[in-house]
Formats: sequence, C-alpha cells, structure tokens
Amino acid sequence: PSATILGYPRIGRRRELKKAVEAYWAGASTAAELQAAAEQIQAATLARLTGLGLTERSSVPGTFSLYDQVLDTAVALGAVPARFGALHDADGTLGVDAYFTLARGNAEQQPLEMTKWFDSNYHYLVPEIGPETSFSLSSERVVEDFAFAKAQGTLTRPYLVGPVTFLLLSKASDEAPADFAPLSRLDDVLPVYAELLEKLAAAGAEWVQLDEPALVADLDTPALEVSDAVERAYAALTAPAARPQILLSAPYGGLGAQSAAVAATGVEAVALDLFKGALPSDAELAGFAGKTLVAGVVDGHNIWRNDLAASAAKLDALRAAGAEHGFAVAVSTSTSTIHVPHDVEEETQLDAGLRSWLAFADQKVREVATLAAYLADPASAQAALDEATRVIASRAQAPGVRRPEVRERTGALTAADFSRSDYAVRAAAQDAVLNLPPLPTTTIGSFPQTADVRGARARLNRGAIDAAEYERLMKDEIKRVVDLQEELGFDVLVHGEPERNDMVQYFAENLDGFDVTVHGWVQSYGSRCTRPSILWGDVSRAAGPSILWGDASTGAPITVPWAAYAQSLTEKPLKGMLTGPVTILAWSFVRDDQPLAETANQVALALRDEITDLEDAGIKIIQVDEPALRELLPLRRADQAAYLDWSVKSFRLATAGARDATQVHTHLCYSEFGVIIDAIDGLDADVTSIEAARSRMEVVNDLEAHGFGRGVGPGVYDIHSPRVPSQAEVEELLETAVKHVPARQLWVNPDCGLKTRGYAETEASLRNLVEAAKVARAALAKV
Ligand code: THG
Ligand code: ZN
Repeated sequence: PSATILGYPRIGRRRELKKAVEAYWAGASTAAELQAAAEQIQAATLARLTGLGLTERSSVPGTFSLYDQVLDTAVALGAVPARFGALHDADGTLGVDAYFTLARGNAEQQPLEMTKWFDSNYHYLVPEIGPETSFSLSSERVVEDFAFAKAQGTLTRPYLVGPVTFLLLSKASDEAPADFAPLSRLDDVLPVYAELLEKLAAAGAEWVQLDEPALVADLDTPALEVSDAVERAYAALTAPAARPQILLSAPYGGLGAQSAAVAATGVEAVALDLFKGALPSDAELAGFAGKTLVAGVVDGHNIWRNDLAASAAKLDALRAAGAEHGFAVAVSTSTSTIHVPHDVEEETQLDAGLRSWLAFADQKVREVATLAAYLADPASAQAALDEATRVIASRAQAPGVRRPEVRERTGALTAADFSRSDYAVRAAAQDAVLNLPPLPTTTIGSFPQTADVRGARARLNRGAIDAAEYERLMKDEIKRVVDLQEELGFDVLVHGEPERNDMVQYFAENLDGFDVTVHGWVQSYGSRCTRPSILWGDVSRAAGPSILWGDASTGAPITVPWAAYAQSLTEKPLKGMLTGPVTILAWSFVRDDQPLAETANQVALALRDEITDLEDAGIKIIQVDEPALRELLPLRRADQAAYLDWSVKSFRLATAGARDATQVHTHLCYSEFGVIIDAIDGLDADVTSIEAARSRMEVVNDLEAHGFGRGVGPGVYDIHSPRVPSQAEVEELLETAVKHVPARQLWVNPDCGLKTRGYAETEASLRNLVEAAKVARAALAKV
C-alpha cells in the first residue's frame, strides 16, 4: 500500500472495550458477549479507517487487542510461565480466561509484570521466558481477527510483535539460571512465528506487520548480538514460499546501527520513524534497494497537526533516493496511533483555533492519505500543504502561546535559582521544626477514591451540585482521612487528594497554557485509560476566581486551601502534595515548538509559586512527585545525559525556593533505580520514597552502593494488589533496609499512592505498617 498507519486505538471511541472487558471480569457478561463487543469495535474501526482513506488492500493495520499486544504475541506463542501451572485447554489452545489470568493474576499468582512500552505512557505485560518455556502455536486470534475483517470486506495487515523485540522485552523466568537471556530462545520461537504466518497466508493475508521497536533502543544486549538475531530471525521468516509479505516496523526512533542488519533482511518493506529519527544517510538508503520504504513522517505519539510541507520535503528526498537506488516509498505514521485519542472532532468545547492545531488518530490518517496523494501527484496536495503551513504559522502568533511575563521569568533565571542550602543545614533546620521519631511513617499521598468522591465530582461537572456543596463533600472526606491517619498513628499525614481526578490533569485544569479534553482517552494498560492534557502555551498558575486572588504572573494558589484545611485538623505535620514538572510533561501532550527544557522550567516556576504559598499557609513538608522521571529517558544512551540534565534541573527549579526548614519530599514509581540513581540524587530532595516491595527491597543495595545520603523511604508493601501484608512481613523488610541504609535516613511508607485501592485492605495494611515501624523503632533503641 502507498498509505498506512502502524496501529490504531483499540479502546473504542467511547471506551467500549473498557466497558466490555470489565463487565466480563465482573461476571456480568459472557465470553460470547465480550467477543461480540470486540467485533463491533473492530468493525467500527474498519469502517472508519477505510472511510478516512485507507482503501488499498493491506493498508488497514490489524492491531486490535483485548488487553495488550505483547500479551497477544506471548499467548500466540504459548509462552506461559511455569508458575501458572496448566492454562492450556485440552486442545492445546489458550482461551480468553487463560489470557486474562496472565494479565491480571489469580489467587495464587501475581500477574505478568507491567512496564512502560519504550518512551511512552503505555504499559505492556512482560513475558517470562526460560530454558523450560515450551513454544507452540496456542492462539489463532490474529488469524480470526483477519478473517473477521475479510468477511467485512477489508483485507487487513495482521500485526505481531516481532521475534527479536518479543524476546528482548521478555525477562528471564523464575526457573532460569542467573545468566540466562531470553534471546537465546530465538531459534525456538521462529517455527511458531512461521506456522502462524503460513496460517495467515492461507486465510488470505497478503501482508503482515512484524513490529521491532527494540531495534531503535540501546538495550543491555550488545548491538552486534541484536543484529545477528535480526539476520537469523528474518532469514527464517522469509524462507517459506507460502507466507504473507512482511512489513518490519521500527517505531520510536532511528534504526542507527541496526539499519544495515534490517536492510540486509529479505523482508519486503521496512517502516522507519522519520519523525523522531533522522532521514537515513544515502549509504543507508542504498541498502533498502528492492524493498518498500514506509516513511513514518506523521507523528503517532503526539497530537500536533503535521507540517505537511516539511513532510513532503522528506518524501521528495526519499523519492529521489528511491529512484536512484531502486526502492519504493510509501507514507505512514511514525508509530502506532494508540498513543493519541481518536478524533479531534469530538472536542467541540475546545477553542476552534486550538482545535485547528491538532491531529488525533483520525486526522493523522487523513494526513497520511494527503501525503500519499502528494507522492503520486504533488499538485493535487498543494492546497492541503498550504493550509497546514498557514495553520502552523497562526499557532505561533496566537494569544497565550508566548507570554512575555512568563518568558521574562525563565529568561532571568540564574544558577542560584536551582540550588538550596547544603543538606546538613536544611536537615538541622527541619529536625528542629518537625521533631519526628526515627523511622517516621507516612503514605505517598492519595487515599482510596471512593465511589462517593467520584460521584460528587461527576455531579459537580453536570451541574447537579454547586461548588460550595462539592467543597463541603471534599472537606468531609479529608477529615475522615486525617482522622484515620491519626487513629492509625502516622507521623506525617496527607489530605488524601479526593479533589483530584488525576495527578496531572488536576494541575492542568488550574494552570494557564493547558487545555483538557472530554473524550480524549488513551489506553494506559489493559482497560485503564488516561486523558492526557494538552500543553499548548506558556505556563503559569491561572488567576483565581477573583482579581483579588492571585496576579497575572504568579496566579492563584491551587492546592493551598485543601492542604491548609487538612493541616488545621491535626497537630502532626501535614504533607502538601504537588506533581513535578517532568511528570506533568510526560503525561500531557506537550507543545513541540520549543525545547522541552524551556516548557519544563515554566511548569517548575508555577510549582515554585505554589510551594511558597503552601509555606505561607503553614505547611512544613511538601512532596513533589516525579513518577515519570524514568519514562522520558531517551532510548539512545547518547541522548540520556542531556535529558537527565534538564529534567533534574526543572525539579530543582521547582523546589529550590523552599526554605531550609521546609522538608521537600519526592516519590518515584518504577524500578531500575540503578539506571537513574545519580539523577535521583541530583534532585536534592530531603526525602525520596520509591517502589521496592515487589523487588523485595533490592533497591537498598543500589542505595548502599551509591552512598545515598538523604532521607529515603523504600516502599514496604505493594499497593498494586489488594493483598494485605502481615506485620511480620513489613518488620522483615525493615530489618533488611536498616542493614543497608543508616536508620536515621529511613522512612516507612507504602510503595505508591492508594487511590486505586479499597478502604478495607488499605486500613489493614496501614495498621500493620505502623505497628511494624514501632517494633523496628524499639529494636533500634535497644542497639
Ligand atoms: N496519571 C496519568 N498517567 C499515568 C498515571 C496516572 N501513567 C502511569 C500510571 N499512572 C498509569 N496508571 C493508571 C492507573 C489507573 C488508571 C489509569 C492509569 C485509571 N484510569 C481510570 C479508568 O481507566 O477507569 C480513569 C481515570 C479517570 O476517571 O480520570 O484507573 O496516574 N495521567
Ligand atoms: Zn508511585
């Protein structure tokens, strides 16, 4: 095909998939009803994509999934970890219940681990592969989905995670020896892939898409080993006579050193990310002779309208190279459009100007079609190119995009704005004010969001209650949460964040330069979605409801009234809660017209203003969460230092205005702390809480090796599961922790916020946590 996209949202325009799978899990619908819902979504997608211009055979990607594409591939290969026992049906297949057991766990087994898909906010399930894993074709769902689409009149291009990426993203199983690498099983998965390709060909598939994003990242496996795997994998997969043609896709960046290996394969087409990655050199392009080069010039990962003229220039260069070297050129998105919402047209509440700057998945399909028309006949697309140029120019001039008062502040920053006093000075000032016991106990910030709390927000939004009533309901909830923490015996309290829908969207709604969507859901994992905000202009806190409240450059307080109310209920220190600049950027759609560092500093200054106001309201501890610090880490090692520099600086800019006596906390979620521990240290927070329970406190080894010198709270229980940890279990983890980290540095807290948990298990878990801390404290006193 001359125009395609690498993938399309699967959740449904109104999150129909979420509703269907959650109903099935709840026992409220049957497997047949779930299948019918899945088919309805697929049929709607086929109609939509063909209607938008993907009319050629094999141009519509078959990227539907009930939960996750990596899980789909694992299940197709039959790669079930031994710890789950026998999940296969008698006929050797893995059915929908086995599939969801791997995704969600069962009474005995934790689910497959979840982790971030490349540098996106999408999470995939991590396959567990060992020498004992047996591979056999165990699900033909991809063939069935193809047959369904064919019956609807569309010949799709079925999708699988490619074998090299599949194994590189897998982790070693519990049974595997210490030095085992899943990639060593390559030769064993290839026959199953080949069998599946053969079945797809038999069903009528002319093309298949094998996704190999691992080729654009620097992973632990040496590049030469990866190249060798690519060569072996695609030699095997291209050998059979009866197979579909293969499109190897390499989204999320340039192929770099793997370009030659990919070019040397016998695949018929290669999709390159030419939005994030550079145009290949002429020598690299020469390697694609005889293939189709699918040019990913339309960004699949962000929502800005494509600069069609710039894309056309790239296509011109490729067409010329293709004529010389003998390859064809087609047009695509750079990545799957799973990262963006369905359709800008749904967002009728947005300003028409802003809407014209945006392209969600459906608009991107049109852009791809336009650029394919350009390739065929440049004159036919000229009007569309000119229109895009005009809109992008108008965006640059629009009010709010560049505000002098914001730019003056970032322009005037000096080194002093990024640093606090020495830690020793701060620690002494904080000790004098806070008077905390050893091993102080706290939580990460959010408490369970009850149906009542969410219901109150929904009623406020549809006008059923007024702001005063909403405030009263939220204050009731805050009082309940504060009283509960007092009763449990916590040392540092939180207000529980009932007023926040999402830790990023809440701030976006209160900052100038952002807008939020109504239907802009994007899958985060499984049935869970987020609605990323749009950061389109210069950022500062918005003016308050009255002109007496806040001014033009520093705006009105956002969190202060809630925090101050909660502090008024207790003698204990109450922790103010903010979301850090890097996380606000990572979980929003961020403007692409200036460096991220500049945008991050603007957000940081708004947070800095908020910290000053929290201090003035009597808040003595302020936590600035950065769970996404690891997420934006560039995939190429060469780019990582520059990222860590600006991201760490923006956190420091947000927090360095705090007084010495104000204790600054931060919280980070994902593991692999070894990788970014220098950056964590560079944040210079007084206290850092981190996820540790699932890895049995392994992180304390990293902290010890690094000589981490400030406060640290390695999480003592995993909040991602409803399981209640026993007091003895928490005591044991604390015993481990004090062996590696000096006790005076240690805090006791759960792994993460409690928002998604229920109250019953939360109360029981927190009670055990506090009691265990008391025992550990008594043991310290004896030494
Ligand atoms: N906020 C945002 N992005 C995130 C997280 C977040 N990315 C990483 C991580 N946290 C992802 N985790 C979740 C956890 C729960 C949900 C979504 C992402 C979730 N969503 C609700 C749902 O799908 O039903 C909808 C939430 C809502 O109503 O606003 O439960 O915390 N931005
Ligand atoms: Zn967390």
